[in-house]
Amino acid sequence: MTQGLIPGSGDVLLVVDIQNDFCPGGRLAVPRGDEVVPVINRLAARFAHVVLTQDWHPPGHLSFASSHPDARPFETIDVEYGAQILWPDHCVQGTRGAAFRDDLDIPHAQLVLRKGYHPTIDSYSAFYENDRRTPTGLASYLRERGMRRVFLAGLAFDFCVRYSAEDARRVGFETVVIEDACRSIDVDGSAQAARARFDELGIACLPAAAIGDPR
Ligand code: VGL
Ligand code: ZN
Repeated sequence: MTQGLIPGSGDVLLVVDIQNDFCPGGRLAVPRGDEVVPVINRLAARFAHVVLTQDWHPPGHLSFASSHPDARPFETIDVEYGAQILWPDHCVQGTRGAAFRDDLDIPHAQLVLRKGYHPTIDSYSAFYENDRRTPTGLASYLRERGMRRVFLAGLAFDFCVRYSAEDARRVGFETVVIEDACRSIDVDGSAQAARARFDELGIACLPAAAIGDPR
């Protein structure tokens, strides 16, 4: 029997976007997104350091199809910083859809990082907005607190988890994605593309069962 990986003092769990709008019944529902909540609750109990991200858009956000005449959700358009997929309106600041799921139970989470609040820049990654230049401050926060390894779980595997993991690796953290604690939107092969990038970049994918309990 292997004990697997035991989270230590330099390890942080980044819990990505466990919000009503990304779960069944929400405005941008990730298929079976709700299933990850109990998995993440159990996983988070094994980490001393947990950060939650919250997608947090103003009304009329650039990433909303409704903000562009004649555009439809899931279409890609060109914006100043490159290609942008358009989404149904979701996670509008202060709405029930933007709130965390009621069954998310991580009272010891230390930081809630909101992202996507600039009206004209989307932000999939918890580290950099989609222009790839505007930092959220998370890298410095984690470094200053002595974190060396970032574990990721949440929604969606192929968007916010993917880009957060890529950036975590890029800015120098060891990076591990807990794949059975994630679900995908899967637009045009995006889940497969995420897996291929993780392989290329040396981002590990492990099941939640591989993370041991420190106690
Ligand atoms: C997300 C699309 C738009 C995500 C957020 O959390 O993966 N995806 N906004
Ligand atoms: Zn969003």
